[in-house]
Amino acid sequence: MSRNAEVAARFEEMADLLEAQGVEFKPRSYRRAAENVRDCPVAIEELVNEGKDAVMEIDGVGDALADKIIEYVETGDIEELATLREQLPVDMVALTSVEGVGPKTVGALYEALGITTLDELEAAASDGEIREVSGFGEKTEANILENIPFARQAQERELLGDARPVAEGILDDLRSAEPIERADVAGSLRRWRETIGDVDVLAASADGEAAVEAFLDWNTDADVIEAGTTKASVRARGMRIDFRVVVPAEFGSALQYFTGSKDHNVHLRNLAIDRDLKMNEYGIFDVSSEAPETPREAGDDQRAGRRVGGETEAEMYDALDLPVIPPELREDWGEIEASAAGELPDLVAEDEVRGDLHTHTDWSDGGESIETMIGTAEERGDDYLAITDHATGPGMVGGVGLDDDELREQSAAVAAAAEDAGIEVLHGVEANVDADGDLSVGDDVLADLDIVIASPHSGLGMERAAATDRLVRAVEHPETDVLGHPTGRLINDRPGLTLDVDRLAAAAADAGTALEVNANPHRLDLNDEAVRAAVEAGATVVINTDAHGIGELDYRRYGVHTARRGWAETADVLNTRTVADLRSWLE
Ligand code: DGT
Ligand code: CA
Ligand code: CA
Ligand code: ZN
Repeated sequence: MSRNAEVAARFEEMADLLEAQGVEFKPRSYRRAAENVRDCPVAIEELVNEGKDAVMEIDGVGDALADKIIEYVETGDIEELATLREQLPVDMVALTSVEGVGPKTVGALYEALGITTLDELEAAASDGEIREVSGFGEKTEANILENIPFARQAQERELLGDARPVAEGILDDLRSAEPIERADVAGSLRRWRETIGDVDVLAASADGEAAVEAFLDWNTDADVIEAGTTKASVRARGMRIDFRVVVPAEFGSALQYFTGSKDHNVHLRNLAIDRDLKMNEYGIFDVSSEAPETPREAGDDQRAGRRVGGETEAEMYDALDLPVIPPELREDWGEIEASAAGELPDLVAEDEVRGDLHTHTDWSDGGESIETMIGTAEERGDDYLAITDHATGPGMVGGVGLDDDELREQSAAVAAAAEDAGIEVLHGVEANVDADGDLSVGDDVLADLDIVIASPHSGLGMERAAATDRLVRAVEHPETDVLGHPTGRLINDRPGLTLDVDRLAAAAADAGTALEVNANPHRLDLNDEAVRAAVEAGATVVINTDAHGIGELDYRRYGVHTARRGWAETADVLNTRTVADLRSWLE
């Protein structure tokens, strides 16, 4: 977490604690300040260095809040927060992560039952104690019980989109550090799983101790959990980071081993055993009776046998007559059988995506103008861009969405901007799918647009069959080109619709509607498994960022790697096509 995010999280906790105690107004100003501090492009510690006036430049940060920010940066604590925590000693962050449990509920349950943790909440709900509290009923109690597992999991795993940048920062530092020859991420992060338990970083060096030093130098504020001569673990930015150093000759085998997944490795190891080979993090060894023993250090039976490889990952897979299996596929979901049969998919690659087909501007809730979005896409080297602001309808609050007249007006504005653009610009809309599966925009307007995205933004608690019916109807709408973020989930935050993905994918394939892999790291929707189902059903997928500003256009890679985890080939992905092919697909 950056300092900005740390301050924001503390202000949000203060807002919750105040709200739980029934304080009015103040919570709102804390939340507003939290949001602005989080979004502030300048590091908060820099503003503090410049002085209080600089801190107060942030919208919503007045005299009192500026003092608290300075206090936090200088001492690492906010005294008032400590006092509030004493008054209401609950794990506010964990408890409010349960869907349907807000600060007021936490306050009421603490008063009535003394509940302070998720475990206590779960126990009280299973014992039927919550329904007895005034204002709560059996239904609320059942809801709480049902949502606790999701909340518990969310507490334990970080978003890919939060962990990746941290790991890449570490790699940059390590790779330029003298004692380190090679460095890479391993574990779930290298497999691009949507959430990450801990960050695994691996380095090759002849001098383990110096390499560990280099790692510990990366962030001198990190809490060191353990540090030795070949590994170290720290806690920083809200995550655990495991670092290991191996000698260069064993880098490939260690990378293979620590990339996992465990299931993939177990399966590979069994293949190895069938061939009288032994594979582990130290290498791959011929252990047949004919193989001469390689000289080795006493007592080191992990390296017993004739060493066949281990400096590179390719040597490990080579020894099993397999091509290197892309990390995203290493889940034992059939990738080993496929590679043995020479049938690994030709996975879509980051640089094959030619343009974004789902973006927002300041015409709805985006932060930038049409021109800026186009200019940025052009600078990035894309061939095309679709502007698809929100339409009014279910799920759009505060006048965010465009009505039919405004959409027509926007068409003219986009056409004007497109004239000066060096890339192809499409005008579309993100229409809302209502509870019945109908769209919130007039058919005549839809018919005139280049591309129509239909997305669910409300009614996400529907049960599976009805939710699937609803989305099937939306993909079968003659004007729908793309079903946007199909489940509406927010990872670690909101489960979204449960769907019969096979049925939805079959309908999408029949109707010629693309299913979106929304690349926003909070969404990744479709997820990996659903992409696999979509691709198997013959549906087309499209990888979009849903960017609401220029920075979010960088989310593309998370969508690409999620699609790769779902075995999507280049040809399965709509926006790998050329302008001409895209246009003819949309017709
Ligand atoms: P995570 O951190 O929960 O998101 O998932 P991973 O896959 O990063 O798991 P982690 O960090 O516990 O371990 C990293 C890799 O190391 C894992 O994917 C495979 C390998 N590994 C760790 N422990 C074992 C083990 O006991 N057996 C085997 N075969 N592999 C292991
Ligand atoms: Ca890990
Ligand atoms: Ca680990
Ligand atoms: Zn959108």
